[in-house]
Amino acid sequence: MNIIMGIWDFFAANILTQPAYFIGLIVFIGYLLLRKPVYEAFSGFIKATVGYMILAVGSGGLVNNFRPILVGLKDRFNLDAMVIDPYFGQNAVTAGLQEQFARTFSQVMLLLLIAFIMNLILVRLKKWTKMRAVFTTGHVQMQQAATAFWLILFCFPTLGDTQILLIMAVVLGVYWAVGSNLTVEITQELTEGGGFAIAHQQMFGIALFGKIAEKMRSSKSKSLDELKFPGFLSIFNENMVATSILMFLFFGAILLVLGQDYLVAGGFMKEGANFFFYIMTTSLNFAVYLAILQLGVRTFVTELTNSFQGISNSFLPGAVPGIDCAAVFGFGSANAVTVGFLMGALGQFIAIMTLLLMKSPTLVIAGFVPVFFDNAVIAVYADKKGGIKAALILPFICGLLQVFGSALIAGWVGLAQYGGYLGMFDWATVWPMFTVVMKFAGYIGVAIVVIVLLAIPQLQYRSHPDTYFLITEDYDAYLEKKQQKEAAKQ
Ligand code: ASC
Repeated sequence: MNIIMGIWDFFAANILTQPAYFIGLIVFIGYLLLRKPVYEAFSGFIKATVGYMILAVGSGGLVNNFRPILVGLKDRFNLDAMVIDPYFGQNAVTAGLQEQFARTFSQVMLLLLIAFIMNLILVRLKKWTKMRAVFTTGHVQMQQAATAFWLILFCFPTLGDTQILLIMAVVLGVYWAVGSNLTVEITQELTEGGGFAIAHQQMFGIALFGKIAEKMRSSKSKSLDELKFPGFLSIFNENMVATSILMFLFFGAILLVLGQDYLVAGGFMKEGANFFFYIMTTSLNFAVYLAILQLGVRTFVTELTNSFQGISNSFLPGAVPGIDCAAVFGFGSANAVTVGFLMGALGQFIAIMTLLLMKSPTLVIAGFVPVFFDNAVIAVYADKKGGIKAALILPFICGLLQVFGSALIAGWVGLAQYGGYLGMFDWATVWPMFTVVMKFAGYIGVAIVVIVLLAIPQLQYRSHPDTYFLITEDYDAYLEKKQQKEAAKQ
């Protein structure tokens, strides 16, 4: 048993929680199953792993450069506020667990093992479960496990570690499988059969806003890509230029508010450096990291799409891998990413002002990860499904919900006092609902949450049984069938 756990710990620490290697391994095995020569499988492994690492350099660069600027607002004005951001959320849980509950959570790896096996079984039994996606983003699962541990402990404070682990494994495991399954159709359509789903922190958000965007579509709807500015504004037609100018205005304003003295004292800016050029370099870096991120996506997605056929043909028919949400930045309208971020930020800032004016006991500071990744991703889908109006309005609404939802739940469960909450869309909306149900209905509440979750793929299936599995099994056949259906309607 010890040997098996040892092997598992090794696998979990080095591969399962390191998406680049996990995706690389999937690609390697996939190609072998397709009976490709080992050297080709190896080359696929390298391209997938390096591609994913490039994506991580892009997203890490964005996070590391722009998170301190937003968080700086809290220090500059001495606000006693919590930051909504997955990393701050994880730190808050670690800091508070001992003090509040006299516990530590050391069983994350075991939890991931149970959830991973459960996910595979649920997908293998898709005939009954109707689930099609396997969660592969381990770093996100670890952040979610920390927050879920706190929420479940808040509902069941006297339960022992093993019982809590079991409840977590079931609720989180089903949430991961159902959530990523919810993103299958809309992602296949966005990527034209890219062969992946999203396994991240806004999966219910993608499905919900995707549906709303579809309703907002009219015959006159245009996507952001179709928008062509005339005259001097035409420089905005080019994504890199548009991103740079808009980020210069956005971060320039925040950096001016923070002030040169604060930035020098905080070690952001070198003493004696020119303030204008500091602002310009910082802002242009946004476009740099975004370009890197998109290069990463382009590098690994084709490998993943091709090789996963091997896995789905052999063990998991009709399955797709669920991957990082940033993968969609390589698809749809390029400017949707920037527009979503800015509209989401506007929503978050208005919500934060409202909390201040209402003298809310819990104040919130916008964290970069939710404000950028959630809202940019939602805008990409919203633009594709509903056009410009949807891409403007829906991330704005998402921004409001992220702040209000996080303030309510983190204030209630006592996480706010430790300085952070996860803050991503699902964790500001869906998980607070789960928490209310489990807090007030106890074990029956857990059963309700699980049954409702399990019912979701069933309802999805019932709404279009003829194309439900086809969309992952054979995208071209799916398109043909869809066209036939549309022709028959007219
Ligand atoms: C998260 C998180 C990150 C980013 C990244 C986006 O939730 O923890 O590091 O989003 O996964 O690419």
